[in-house]
Amino acid sequence: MQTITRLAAALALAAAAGAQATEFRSSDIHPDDYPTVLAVRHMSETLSKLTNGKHTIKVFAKSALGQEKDTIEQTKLGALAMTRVNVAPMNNICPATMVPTMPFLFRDTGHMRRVLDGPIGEEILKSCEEQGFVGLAFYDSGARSIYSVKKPVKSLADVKGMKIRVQQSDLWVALMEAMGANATPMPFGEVYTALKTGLVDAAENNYPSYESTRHFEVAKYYNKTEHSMAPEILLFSRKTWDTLTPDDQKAIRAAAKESVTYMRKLWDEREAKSLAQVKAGGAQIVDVDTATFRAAMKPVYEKFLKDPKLQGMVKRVSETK
Ligand code: BDP
Repeated sequence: MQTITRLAAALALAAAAGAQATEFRSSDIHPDDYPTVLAVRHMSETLSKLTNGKHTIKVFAKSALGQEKDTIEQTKLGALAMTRVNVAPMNNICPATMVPTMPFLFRDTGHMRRVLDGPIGEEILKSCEEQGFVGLAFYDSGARSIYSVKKPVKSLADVKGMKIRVQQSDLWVALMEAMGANATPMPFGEVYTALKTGLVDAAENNYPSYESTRHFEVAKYYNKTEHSMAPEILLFSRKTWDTLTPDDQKAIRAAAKESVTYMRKLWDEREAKSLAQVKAGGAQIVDVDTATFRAAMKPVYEKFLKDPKLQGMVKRVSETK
């Protein structure tokens, strides 16, 4: 916080002398009370303080500006300044984002946070620049588990032949196929109907998304596979970024980093709240023999981590205390 205060004083002076005020537009598919949306709104307040009111961010929640693939495209073009998405739809665009997506990579939340806060996290964020995105920060997304409509999943054998919705990423398709499932990639906004009409038998997500989308009403078995902790990523348009002064860029980076701490507090609270809510709504939380899932993931690592640089990153992740 001290650093923020000092930076605020310096940047405010610069801003007073500087150019036009801007309200950057940022998108999110989640509703207004979701931690990712609240965190970017918080970031806007910090940014405003740091720039003496010169810059703010307007968050368009609930997919108002489109699904994640669309908003990534708009951000690349500079039509949108920012977008908060999961790393999954970035997997094909920016390969290093596959690393934190990898199944059973992180030991727990603490491990994931230490890795993403450290040099590996920074390298991944930076690697998106060539593709037209300034990676500002990662946000938590908890552990993702499979939730199913008709029957519980207790071990790998139960997943065989199940039609499971995944995010739009080749890695995600392969991950589900390695489990023996039929992967069906589709945008988040279509999952409720897909579950309800039987287009898919299952989907997978964390507790807050399972709850906020009301997927728990149609898929009542929440099977604790906890197969990936794929985080959220906050992306700024490189095109817009390059028009900003170094002081403005510094302020945006600082405000984004500061919002991570805020987000994590909200996230921890929301996870607990969502779990209670889905249970009250009739969801059954199923214990899973995760060892059977873990054992099936080797081909995914082999196929997607051919690049020695990415292999090295995974090794460093596992060595991170
Ligand atoms: C949620 C992420 C969101 C993804 C969604 C999904 O927060 O960014 O779009 O999962 O599964 O957990 O598509």
